[in-house]
Amino acid sequence: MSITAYLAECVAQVDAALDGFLPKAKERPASIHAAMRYAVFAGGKRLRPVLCLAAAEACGGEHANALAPACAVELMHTYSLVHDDLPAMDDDDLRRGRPTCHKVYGEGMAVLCGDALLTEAFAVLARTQPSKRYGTREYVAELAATGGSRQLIGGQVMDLEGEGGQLVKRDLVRIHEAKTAALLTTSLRLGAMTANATPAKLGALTAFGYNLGLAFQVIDDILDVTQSTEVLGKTAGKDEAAGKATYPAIIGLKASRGEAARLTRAALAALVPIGKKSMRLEQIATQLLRREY
Ligand code: GRG
Repeated sequence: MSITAYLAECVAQVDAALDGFLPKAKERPASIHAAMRYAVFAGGKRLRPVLCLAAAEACGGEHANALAPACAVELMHTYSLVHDDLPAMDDDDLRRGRPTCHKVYGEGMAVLCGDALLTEAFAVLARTQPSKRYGTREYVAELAATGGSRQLIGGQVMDLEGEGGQLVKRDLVRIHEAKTAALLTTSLRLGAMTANATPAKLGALTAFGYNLGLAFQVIDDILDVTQSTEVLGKTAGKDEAAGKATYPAIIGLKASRGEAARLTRAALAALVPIGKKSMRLEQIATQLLRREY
């Protein structure tokens, strides 16, 4: 199967599972459920759940067992986008090519929508079948650590506090580790845990996720200055306008491209101990380096 067909199949599996897990749009109170579905089914790339499924496969597991954590990471990711777009944060009108959640449902409802998606992430995660080495406790601890104030939220804090200031590359790497690489890594680790991965394989996937996450964010920074709003589905050039530290702003566009390629090579090298079953992860990393939105 080509990588394009593989990705489409994974996305279809994840979308069907998300549809089953989320309250129906008409369930009362219907406004919040409609808002949650609006945010979740907005045409995102589903990168994190795909990584979760592909990591399970890389460790000899089945997609079916990894679907609950795959949906959980997408729900956490979507909550972070809904809250990030709020006027009190990044103040954005456009996300995934459509008006942001608060533009359609109002600010109060968007706050609650993010809260509900985050809560639902853990409810869905708790449905994951334990494997021999890992149970619900390990799954929940993994996602909670990534969503908390040391990673995702901490990254957002550093980002907010850094706006307009003089950040150096080291600060930027720390923000990207927390905002982007942590959830990508956890997506991979949760998938691998459903497949009862050995500590050595988990370690390899952690190194893969770290480098892939940083590469993904460098590419995101590059696309923010080189692509149009139409192609990106979100407001282009926002980082620069907000005086945010980005890779192109700190090291220039050419060096940023070199950095993305270097990080992708490091990610691919980390997969070597996993062997042939990591083929899909390898293909995803290679494709992300070439992505245009
Ligand atoms: C807790 C409010 C809050 C924020 C946490 C994750 C985050 C910090 C903010 C979201 C905005 C942002 C720029 C995050 C960096 C990671 C990133 C590039 C997200 C976009 O991910 P894609 O491209 O999005 O996978 P789609 O729409 O395809 O799912």
